[in-house]
Amino acid sequence: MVRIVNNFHEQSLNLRPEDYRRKLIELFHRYLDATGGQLKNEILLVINGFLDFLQSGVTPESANLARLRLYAATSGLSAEIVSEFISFLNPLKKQYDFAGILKLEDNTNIERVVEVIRTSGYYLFNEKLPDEWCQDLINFAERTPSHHDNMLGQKVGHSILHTDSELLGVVKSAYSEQDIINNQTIQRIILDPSIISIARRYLNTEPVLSGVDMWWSLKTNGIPSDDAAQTFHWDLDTGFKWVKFFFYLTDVTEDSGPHTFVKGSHIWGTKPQELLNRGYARIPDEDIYRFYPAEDVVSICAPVGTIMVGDTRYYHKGKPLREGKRLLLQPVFTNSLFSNALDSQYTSPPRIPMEVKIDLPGDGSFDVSKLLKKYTLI
Ligand SMILES: O=C(O)CCC(=O)C(=O)O
Ligand SMILES: [Fe+2]
Repeated sequence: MVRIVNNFHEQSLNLRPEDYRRKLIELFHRYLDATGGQLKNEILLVINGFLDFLQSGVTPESANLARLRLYAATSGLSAEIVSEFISFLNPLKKQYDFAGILKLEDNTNIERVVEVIRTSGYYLFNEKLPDEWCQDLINFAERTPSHHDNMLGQKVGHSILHTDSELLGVVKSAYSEQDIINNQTIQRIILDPSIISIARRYLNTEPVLSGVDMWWSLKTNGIPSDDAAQTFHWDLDTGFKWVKFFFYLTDVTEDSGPHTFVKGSHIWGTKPQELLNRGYARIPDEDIYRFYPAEDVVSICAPVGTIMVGDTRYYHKGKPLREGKRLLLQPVFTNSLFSNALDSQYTSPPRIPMEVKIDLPGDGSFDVSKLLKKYTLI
């Protein structure tokens, strides 16, 4: 059994103090250079907040907000600098084998995938989720109550989703993390060596699962819901760098809510300053098309079972639906549990401690304690 708790200690720091200090000073100077000596307070808030977090597992809210201001001021370079520091604190350890649902087979394949994510922000895998796994997840979705939200993001019910839910104004319906993480098929996906291999190589540190979401998006006549992330935005999730895996559990067409994003816009320095100056705001389509060529805006229309991975620092949205319903499973791997994901109101949702039962599959050949450290074995 595993319990999710507010216990977010990073690995114990077993570096030599002088190495640690040298790296921190280097970090500070790189920040100062990147911001032209401005934003010293923000830099100190982030560095001190990160050190506090390493000690106590708690992120001060001031550091969380400073992280956003620094990100905007450096067009994302700040996240790269801290990520490098995290890789230094917590470098990759032994190699996993790659066997798993993505059938990556060897090092060359994995390097190729990681390189494509680095340059384009995403990778669309040829391999699909096995049919029985898809069916299991659909069965789970059909028998588990989910939380219904309307267009205004208000909670309007918790029940098994019915076919006429659209008529009642439901636009999004999400499963609780506790229910999701208890599902054995989802546990197999999260612990799949090929999935973990991509996350660890892309993040260049041993990854941590920061959460798993699964939700339905319902049709709205094509009108976007902010609550369902249907307007362009970039994510400011837990940590400094993360990857989200997208598992389509329904067929997704142009009209049934494809994940849509701007290729390459995850790379630091590429977001238009005019858009960054708006803070953590949702961006209307016209503004995206004003700054980016239409051919860089990609929509993933693909059948049930499709697997994609994205660095959601890129501008993205779920396209609002005109027909059907979209069911998505989305595990997120991060390089640190520092901070909470921000929503568009600049607030961090509270962490909800909860108990879950997890039946770890596999032969125990890899150590899941870091990956699952958000959860505590009970
Ligand atoms: O629904 C989608 O395709 C995008 C959702 C989103 O914004 C996210 O996963 O961060
Ligand atoms: Fe998002």
